[in-house]
Amino acid sequence: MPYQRLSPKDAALFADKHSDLFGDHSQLTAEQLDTNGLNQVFRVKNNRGTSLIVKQALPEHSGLTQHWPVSLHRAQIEADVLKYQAKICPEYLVEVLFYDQELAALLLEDLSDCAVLRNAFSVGQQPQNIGIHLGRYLAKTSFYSSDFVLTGPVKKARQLQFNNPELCLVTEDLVFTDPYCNHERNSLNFVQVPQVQELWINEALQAEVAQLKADFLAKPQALLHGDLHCGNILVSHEEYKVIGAEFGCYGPIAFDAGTFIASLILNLVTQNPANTTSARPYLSNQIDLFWQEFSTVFSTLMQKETKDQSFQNSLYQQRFLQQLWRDTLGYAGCELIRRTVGWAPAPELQQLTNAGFKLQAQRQLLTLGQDLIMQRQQITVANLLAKLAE
Ligand code: SR1
Repeated sequence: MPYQRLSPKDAALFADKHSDLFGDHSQLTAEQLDTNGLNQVFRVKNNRGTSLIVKQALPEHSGLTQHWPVSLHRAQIEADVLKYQAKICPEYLVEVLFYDQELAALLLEDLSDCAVLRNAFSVGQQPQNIGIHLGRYLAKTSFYSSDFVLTGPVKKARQLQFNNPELCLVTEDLVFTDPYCNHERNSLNFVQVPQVQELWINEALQAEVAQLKADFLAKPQALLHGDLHCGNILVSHEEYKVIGAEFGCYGPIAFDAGTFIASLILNLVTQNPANTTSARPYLSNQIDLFWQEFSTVFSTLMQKETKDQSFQNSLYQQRFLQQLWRDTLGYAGCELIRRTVGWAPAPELQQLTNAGFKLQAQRQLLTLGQDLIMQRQQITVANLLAKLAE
């Protein structure tokens, strides 16, 4: 069927046609869930309590497609990334039941018992060990898609499969370019926060960001999720699931690690001061747990599962992990800055209603972002946690 925008009724027919889960003679209903305009999402239910999700990429987006050519191919990338990573650790990925290329539509399991992690944080929930689970997810998905395991030809075939130039360009512009000049897309200007202007004139900072951008462009270490923030993680008492993988691509592993750590920091810095006594230590602890788990699992995998003889060298492996931490700090810094001044500011900041507190948070995020980028060769995990406690 050629591309058409699905109606709720079409979504129900699509789900019924491509899954046996509803059984015969089901009475299906479809409701449209909140949409960000980039995709439309339906929940399709039968009268026996079974439900599935239909997610369709839309050709036009009021903001995004004005600035970047973004085709429907992103739905294929999303389906492929979720399926590829689910082969490695199915417990951490939303299940893709079917993908239709013509309609750019995915049929997904319904995780209605789960909450978006960002929303869980905003109502004061503290999902247990989220850092451990995301550390494990990232260690496994990155290791098993990297040169440690894949042969050269297989890895290059994967790089071609996950070639995602359109969405990568969005990241390149929004994360590494716009915040460091007076770009019309930026959401925060120097009149509101004078510190913003420092980003445009600080040549030393711009040189470090250029290095991080160059690595994002030219270091295809592993298959990345590409947008690993707390809006793309679902949690319940028992489950931790990663969704929303349309920014997936081959790139530096530290980009995903940095994005996740930055997302926890954004939640920490924007916590309602009334909650801070327990929320800040909780979030800080999750960052610690995330890095401990990621580095432990990744090291173990390097030692036990590396196929390539050259990369079995333990000194190389130690250096690899040390470099990963430094780059993680750099990408976390870039993410903090772009989510404060850029075109897609953090919802955690946007929802702050107290203007004075918001300004204080914006300043803190800009200072911290620059520190993480500039001091990433020296900052240890303990230093980072101490900075967050200040
Ligand atoms: C809709 S594109 C703007 C930003 O939102 C996504 O979550 C990506 O991070 C992107 O940079």
